Amino acid sequence: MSAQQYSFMAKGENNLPDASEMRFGIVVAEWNSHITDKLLQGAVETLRKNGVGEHSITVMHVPGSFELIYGCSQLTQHGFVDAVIAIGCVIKGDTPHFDYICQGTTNGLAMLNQAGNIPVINGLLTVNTEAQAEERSGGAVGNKGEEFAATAIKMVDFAWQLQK
Ligand code: RBF
Repeated sequence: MSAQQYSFMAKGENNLPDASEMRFGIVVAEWNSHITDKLLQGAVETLRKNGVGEHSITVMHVPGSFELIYGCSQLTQHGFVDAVIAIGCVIKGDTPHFDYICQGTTNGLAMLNQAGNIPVINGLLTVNTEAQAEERSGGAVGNKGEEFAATAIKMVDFAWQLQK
């Protein structure tokens, strides 16, 4: 199939591609777990709603967002998932550490995507305040975990279309 012929086909619920045969890894940072747990819940619910089997979702935890890089890197190499979602939350503090963690983690996840094994979804919330984190994990701005899951489904579909 040529790139021009590519389109998202077999769209299921929410206009997403059929995800019933897809397998996902989710790596979740324990830092700010009151936020990352809710993001994880939103992601898992969206995967399940779109037909992903209970046993096709592997959830693993790492200590902080910076460790998402190693965690995701490991899952991309094992071959039992079709995409990995990295979930973390970095809240700005009084030191420059925020910038280093955000930049380092984002760069690391970008490099995994460039390596091209399987898609790695950047589910890193980078916020200035606790309130902003709450808003984005089931509050006024919704639950970003749902978007991370929808993106993961679309990217697996993208990869599979090119394999046909
Ligand atoms: N990890 C997070 O996931 N979110 C944070 O907001 C966060 N803030 C941190 C602030 C400081 C000062 C330090 C030292 C670490 C922080 N981490 C945070 C942990 C970081 O992602 C990582 O686990 C550690 O740097 C060990 O590699």
